[in-house]
Amino acid sequence: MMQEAGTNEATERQEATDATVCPLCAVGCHLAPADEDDAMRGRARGVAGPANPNGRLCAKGINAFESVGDEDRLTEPLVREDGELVPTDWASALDRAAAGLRDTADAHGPDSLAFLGAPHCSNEENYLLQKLARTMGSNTVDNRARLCHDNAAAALAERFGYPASTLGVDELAESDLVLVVGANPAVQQPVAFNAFVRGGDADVVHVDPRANETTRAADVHLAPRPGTDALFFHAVAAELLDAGSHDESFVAERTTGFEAYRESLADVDAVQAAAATDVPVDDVRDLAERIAAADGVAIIAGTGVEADDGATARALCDLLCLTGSVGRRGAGFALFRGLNNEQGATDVGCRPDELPGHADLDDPAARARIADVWDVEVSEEPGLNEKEALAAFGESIRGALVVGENPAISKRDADWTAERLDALDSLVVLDVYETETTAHADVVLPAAVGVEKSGTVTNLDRRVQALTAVADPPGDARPDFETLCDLGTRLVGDGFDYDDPREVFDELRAVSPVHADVTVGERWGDDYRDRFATPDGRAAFEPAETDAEVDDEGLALVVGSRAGGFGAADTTADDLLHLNPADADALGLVESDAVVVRGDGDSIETSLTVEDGVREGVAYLHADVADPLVRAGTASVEVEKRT
Ligand SMILES: Nc1nc2c(c(=O)[nH]1)N[C@H]1C(S)=C(S)[C@@H](COP(=O)(O)OP(=O)(O)OC[C@H]3O[C@@H](n4cnc5c(=O)[nH]c(N)nc54)[C@H](O)[C@@H]3O)O[C@H]1N2
Ligand SMILES: Nc1nc2c(c(=O)[nH]1)N[C@H]1C(S)=C(S)[C@@H](COP(=O)(O)OP(=O)(O)OC[C@H]3O[C@@H](n4cnc5c(=O)[nH]c(N)nc54)[C@H](O)[C@@H]3O)O[C@H]1N2
Ligand code: SF4
Ligand SMILES: [Mo]
Repeated sequence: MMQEAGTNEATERQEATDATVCPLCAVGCHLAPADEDDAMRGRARGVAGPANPNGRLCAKGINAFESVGDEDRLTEPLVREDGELVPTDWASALDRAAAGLRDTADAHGPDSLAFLGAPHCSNEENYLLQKLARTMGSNTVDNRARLCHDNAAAALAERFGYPASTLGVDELAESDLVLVVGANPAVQQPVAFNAFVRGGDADVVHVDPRANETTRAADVHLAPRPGTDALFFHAVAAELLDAGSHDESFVAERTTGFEAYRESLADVDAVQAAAATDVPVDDVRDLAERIAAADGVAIIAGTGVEADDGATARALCDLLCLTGSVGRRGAGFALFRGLNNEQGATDVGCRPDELPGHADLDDPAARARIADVWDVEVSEEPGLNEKEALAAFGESIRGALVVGENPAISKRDADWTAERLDALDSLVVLDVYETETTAHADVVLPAAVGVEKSGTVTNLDRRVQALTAVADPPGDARPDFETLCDLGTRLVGDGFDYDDPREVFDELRAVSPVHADVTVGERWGDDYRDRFATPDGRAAFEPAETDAEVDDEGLALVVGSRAGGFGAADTTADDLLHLNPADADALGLVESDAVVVRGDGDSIETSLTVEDGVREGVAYLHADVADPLVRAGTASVEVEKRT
């Protein structure tokens, strides 16, 4: 196998030591069982790889084998008989699963089926899931983890061509200036942050309404008023333009729409923007000066840029274009995704609006490739996304195949979700544990975890890495790959007869141009060195959206510590309401007071902690605690003492 220079050594080490890729987050560190004689109980040891060149792992990764040999694992297929889930053999369970889904499709049409998954699963498993969905006639195939970064991903696709990071994480070590926006990579993607940002020479600027562990590693912390991030970055851009500090040749050669963009910034004045964003004007100018002095800008963005329909993400893309920061090493947009194969799942087509390789459903070339390889004419009608699909359970969606997701994990809305799941005519769930979702299933099929399977995953910087099975699944549990092949064969016949994930990867290459030339160990796509993957090869500026909507009523609700349920281990998080001392004073509240936090149509109860790092006017809550408020669409809250 040909290897790109630089990944060669790491990949060899992986092969030599029987290591695999950590299944617990999107960074993609390499690891192996700590005690090679006892893979079943051993903890993980780090093995040097592209994302963890020092061989380090985080606390979560060290426990990557925790679920191997865990006695709570699902070990046998279960089917519902007289209301109870009872064990059975694989052939009977697969027959039942296929019959349920087929009957639903026959009765209500193929687009009454939803296929949900699978950011914890391999590229090959995800490819099979969307192939099954589309071959049966449904484009409703999606995963909720993708929606964590939907707006930023959409902005990247629109500007540069693909919904993905534009640079490799390792390049952050070469960056001059790293702008971390709405993210806490020091906790959420720790190994990458420590190896390449903390360990690098870059100036680090953290933009977040609450100081967190990442702030401690930063040179500057800026906290624009929630809802004004886009305006803030536009004001910085206006300063750069005024000073003539933009990259004129990049703008001329690689972009379009510059004049309209420049005009849209004509009214943006640092003093006025400083007032609206509540950032001192000197800080706006200081950031512009740091950017002007730096040799390119690298942005790390997390879930905190998602709140405003992508306006912040688009403003950040403008800033990158203005400074000529895409298409060269150490600069660009690093989309710090969450779950291990969240990027790969979307790349191979597990989304309702795209065929494998991020091709539009009506793209004639992509359709021709699919027709050629699958012998199927895929519907051009986009399916429902994960949120829409769940809301339609029992109505337009009557059956679901859920692979490695747990849609029922909400707190307050547990009843609503339970009703939705129960309203389905057929629910088939592939999971490694019994969950709130398997409790509603007609058929539960036991799966192997990441360290028990082979195939590939694609980590947050588009690097496609090989999984090696370094442990055995318990009992009759087996990789989702085998289960999906068997379900596919039962449901659609030909086209699911594979012996090995490598055959699926070869097929993926044939239908997805972004995977066509990639060698395992490399990153897919190019680095936009000469042209962008847009129709005209250029990145389009957009007229700036500078009218920030600020809600002056109450306190702005800000949530963080977002964590997927599987293997979540954010030990820095708590369930308290965090307020700035000034706001606590104004409300007559002190540390540890019992409080009620009221939002639109819902409220939660907790205790208060007073914290300097939270900006004034903000009520900060852990995502789990805030969930009922977030689901009700709350932007601002009232806080009262509970008596
Ligand atoms: N240990 C561990 N690591 C994980 C996970 C896990 O379960 N455990 N889960 C993974 C998953 S699925 C995900 S999605 C990622 C999440 O990774 P991150 O997105 O880094 O997660 P959060 O800690 O939620 O950080 C979001 C930050 O955005 C800020 N924020 C909120 N609103 C705004 C705003 O309007 N503007 C700005 N500028 N900032 C804002 C919040 O204050 C918070 O600091 O983590 C991944 N990493
Ligand atoms: N209240 C609240 N809700 C949240 C969040 C929050 O912080 N608070 N975070 C949000 C975020 S950021 C995300 S990404 C989502 C995550 O939500 P989900 O995507 O549902 O993810 P998890 O709960 O991590 O895992 C889903 C299931 O996958 C199973 N699993 C793990 N590996 C495999 C495998 O290889 N095969 C199979 N078949 N199953 C496997 C696990 O046992 C688990 O039951 O939740 C979102 N929802
Ligand atoms: S940073 Fe992510 S990939 Fe690396 S060890 Fe930790 S959980 Fe695993
Ligand atoms: Mo996530």
